[in-house]
Amino acid sequence: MGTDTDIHKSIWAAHSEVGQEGQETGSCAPNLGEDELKLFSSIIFALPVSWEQFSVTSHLALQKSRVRALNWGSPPFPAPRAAGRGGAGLLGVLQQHPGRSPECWGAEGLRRRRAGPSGPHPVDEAELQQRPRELSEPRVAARHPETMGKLVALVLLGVGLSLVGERFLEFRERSNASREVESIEPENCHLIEEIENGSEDIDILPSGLAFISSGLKYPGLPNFAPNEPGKIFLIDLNEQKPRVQALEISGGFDKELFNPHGISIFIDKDHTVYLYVVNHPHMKSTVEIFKFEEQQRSLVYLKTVKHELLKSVNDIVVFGPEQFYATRDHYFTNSFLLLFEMILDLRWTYVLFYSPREVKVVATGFSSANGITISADQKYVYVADVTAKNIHVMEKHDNWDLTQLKVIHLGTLVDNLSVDPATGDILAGCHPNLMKLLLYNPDDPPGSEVLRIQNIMSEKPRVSTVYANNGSVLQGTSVASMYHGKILIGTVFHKTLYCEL
Ligand SMILES: [Ca+2]
Ligand SMILES: [Ca+2]
Repeated sequence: MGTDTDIHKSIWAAHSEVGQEGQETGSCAPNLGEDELKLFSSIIFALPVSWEQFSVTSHLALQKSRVRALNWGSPPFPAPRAAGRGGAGLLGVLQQHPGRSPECWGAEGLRRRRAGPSGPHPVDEAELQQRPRELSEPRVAARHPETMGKLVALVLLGVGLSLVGERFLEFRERSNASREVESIEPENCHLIEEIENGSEDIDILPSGLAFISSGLKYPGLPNFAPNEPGKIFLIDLNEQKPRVQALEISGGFDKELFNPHGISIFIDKDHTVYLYVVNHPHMKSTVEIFKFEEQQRSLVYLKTVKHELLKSVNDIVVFGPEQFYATRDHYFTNSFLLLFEMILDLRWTYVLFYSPREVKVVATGFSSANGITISADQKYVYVADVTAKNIHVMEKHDNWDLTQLKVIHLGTLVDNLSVDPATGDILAGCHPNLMKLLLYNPDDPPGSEVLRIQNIMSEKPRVSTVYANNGSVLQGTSVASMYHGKILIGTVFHKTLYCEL
C-alpha cells in the first residue's frame, strides 16, 4: 500500500486537476488535499471491525471531509443525505460545506477565482458562455480515469484491510487471547526429570509402558533446543517412582532429522508392538513405523510412509498394519499464507485415511484438525479441532469413511486426545490461551489445562478440569494419558508432569 505521502500526492493531484483552469485564490481555493487525506486515512487506518462499521466510518469520514468535486457515482455504502439541498449523496454533502459556498461554484466562482491579490480583473463573458457548466458540477472522474482508478484502489484497499482487521480480531477471540487460567492442581504431582524439550504426544501400552515424543520443531511454536534432534522416551508407570529413558533407535533411521510429533501404538495379532510416529524431517510430513523391542527397550526402524496427501500431519491413530487416520492441521506451508489461513479461518484441513491400497480424505471442514483417537469399543473416532475449540465425534464405517455425530464445544484450544482405558473417558490436553503459546514470553508464559469428558455419547456429556496451571509449573499442555489412576501430562515444548489422582 502507499505511504501517507503517496496517498497525499494522489489526492493532491486529483484536487489540483479541479483547479487547473485558473489561479486559485481566496476562500474558493481548495484545501490542498488535507480533508481528503483525513478521509482515506480514516478509512484505511481505522480498521473497523465489520463491513457495517466500515460503512459507518466511511460516512463519518465523508461528512467531516466534505470533499469537493469528486464524483464517485454511487458509493458502495448508503449515501449521506444533504437535507434541503436537493442533492443526495456526496455532492449534497459537498455543497453544504461552509467553505465551499455556492458562490464558489459556476460562473461566480470563476470570477472570484480569477481575482488575484490585487483585486478582481475583467472576466471574458464569452468564455463564461462557452463553458457555462464549468465547475458547476463534479467531473474529475470522467476526465481523469487514472485518478479515479487510484481512488477506487485506495477504497478497495481500505475495504480489504478492514476485513482483515475484523478477521484478526475474531482470531484473537478464537485464540482466547485475553484468557487467564486459574490453577487446579492435584496434590500428588511432580515433574519428570530429563524431559525439558517437550512431550507433544503420549501413548500408553496396556502394560503401563508409556511412549513420549519429544523435541518437536514446528512452524510458529516455541522450541528450547532447535538444534537437537527429537527423541522417543519410555516411562514404566508400574514403577513407584517412574523414571524416563530415551529409546535407542536402530535399523538405519536418520536420527539427526528426527522431529517427532503425534504418535500411536499398534499391537498386532501376534502381540508385536509397533510405534507409528509423525515425523517432520526438513519440515515435511512422514509417518515412521518402528517395532518396539521390549527386552532391549529400543525401537527398530521399519519403514517411512510418504504420500502427497500426508501434509502438515499432526497426529495419527493406527488400526492395522499401515492402516491409519491422520489429521492435517493446516493447509498452507508458506508461513505468510499460513498466517492468512489462521486469521481468515479457511477451514481447509481434514482427516485422511491411509492404507497401502487406498488413501482418501474422510472428513473435512476443520479449522485446524489436531489430536485424533479411537473409542474403547473402536466404533467412534474423536477429532480435536484446536482453533475451533471443540471435539468432533465421528462414526467409523466399514469402508473407513467417517460421519460426524456430534461436536462438543469446550471453549479452550484442544490439542491431543486420549481415552482412559478404565472408564472410556476422553482426556484432552488443551491450550488455555493460544496467543500466549504463539507469542511466547517467558515472563507471561502459556498455561496448561487438561479436561476430562465423561459420557460423551450422552445428551449431556460431563466436562471437568483435571489439571490447570498458569504456566508457573507447566507450559503449553498438548496431551494427557491415564494408566490406573496415574496421569502423564505432556507439553509441546516444555516439561512433563506425572500425577496420581
Ligand atoms: Ca496420538
Ligand atoms: Ca497435536
